[in-house]
Amino acid sequence: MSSPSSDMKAFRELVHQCKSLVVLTGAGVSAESGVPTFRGAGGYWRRWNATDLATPGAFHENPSLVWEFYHYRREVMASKHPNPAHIAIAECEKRFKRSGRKVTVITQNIDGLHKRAGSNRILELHGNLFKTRCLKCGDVAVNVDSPICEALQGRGAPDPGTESALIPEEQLPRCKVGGCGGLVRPHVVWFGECLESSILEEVDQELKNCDLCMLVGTSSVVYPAAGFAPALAARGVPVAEFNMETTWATNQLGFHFHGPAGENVPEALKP
Ligand code: BJW
Ligand code: ZN
Repeated sequence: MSSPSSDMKAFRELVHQCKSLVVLTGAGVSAESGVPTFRGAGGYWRRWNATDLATPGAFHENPSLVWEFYHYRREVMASKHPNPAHIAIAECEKRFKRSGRKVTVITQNIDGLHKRAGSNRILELHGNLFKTRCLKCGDVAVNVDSPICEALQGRGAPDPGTESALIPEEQLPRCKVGGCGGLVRPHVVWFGECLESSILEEVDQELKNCDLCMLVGTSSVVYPAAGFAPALAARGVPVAEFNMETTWATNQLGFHFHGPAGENVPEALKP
C-alpha cells in the first residue's frame, strides 16, 4: 500500500463530513498528562516491565507485589489531569451531538482520563484502574479509596532498589459486599484474559457503523485492539494515526500525523 498522507486539511474535511467518528486510543494519548506508556523507557516499575506484572500468573504468584504496582499507579493517576487531546475529543463529542452525529471513544487505557475530560461515549476495553473485582463473589465495584487499604499506605515506590512489602493476603484489598470479604483484584484485563463480551459486542457495532476513525497513541501490538484500525481501513473507512512513531499498522492507513497527540488531535478536531 502507498504511504499514508499527512494532509491535515484533507483530514479535517473528512471530520466535517463524517456522521460517526470512532477514536481508538492507547497509552500515548495520556503521555502528555504524565502517565507512563507501557513500551519504551517509561514502562518499568522497580525492575519489572509493566507488562510482566499485568498477568494473572503474576497476581497468583505474588498478589502483594501486583497490588503494590496497581496501588502506585492509582495514586499517580489521581494526581494527573486530562490533556488537550482528551479535551478536544470530549468537546468534539458534544459538538457532534448537537447536529445528530456521534463520537465514540474506544480506549485501551484504564486511567479514566477520557471520562474526566467530559467524554460520555466511552468503551474501556481493558477495564478501569478505579474498579475492583472480587475473586470470591465476582462483585465489580468502583473504588477510589486512597490508599485502597491500610497495608498499602506508603507502599508501591517505583525505584528499582525498593524492597517488596510482602503483605499477607488478608491485609490486601477485600470485598465490601456484606459477609463476603474475599480478595479483590484490579478490574482490568491482563494478558491471556478475555475482554468483556458485552464491550466487544458494542465495539463491533460502533466499528460497523463508523465512517471515520482516529487511532491515537497506541503501538498497535496488543490484540484484539491492534486489529481494529487495519480492519476498518481494509473496509475502506478512512483511518488517521496520531503517534510519535510509525507502527506496523501505519502503512495500511490513509493518514499518519507524526508528533504529540496533545498538539495534533486538537488541530484535527478544530471546529
Ligand atoms: C504518543 C505519545 C504522544 C507516546 N502522542 N503518541 C493475536 C495474535 C497474537 C497474540 C494475540 C492475538 N490475540 C490475542 C493475543 C494475546 C495477547 C496479545 O495481544 N499479545 C501481543 C503482545 C502479541 N492479547 C491478550 O491476551 C488479550 N486477550 C485476549 O485476546 O483474549 C483472548 C485470547 C487470549 C490468548 C490468545 C488468543 C486470544 C488481552 C490483552 C490485555 C492487555 N492488557 C494490558 C494491561 C492492562 C492493565 C494495566 O494497564 O495494567 O493493556 S497490556 C498493556 O498494553 C495495556 C495497554 O492497554 C496495552 C496496549 O498498549 P498501548 O496503549 O498501545 O501502549 P504502548 O506503550 O504500547 O504504546 C504507546 C504508543 O503511544 C507508542 O506507539 C508511542 O509512540 C505513542 N506515544 N507518547 C502520541 N505524546
Ligand atoms: Zn465478594
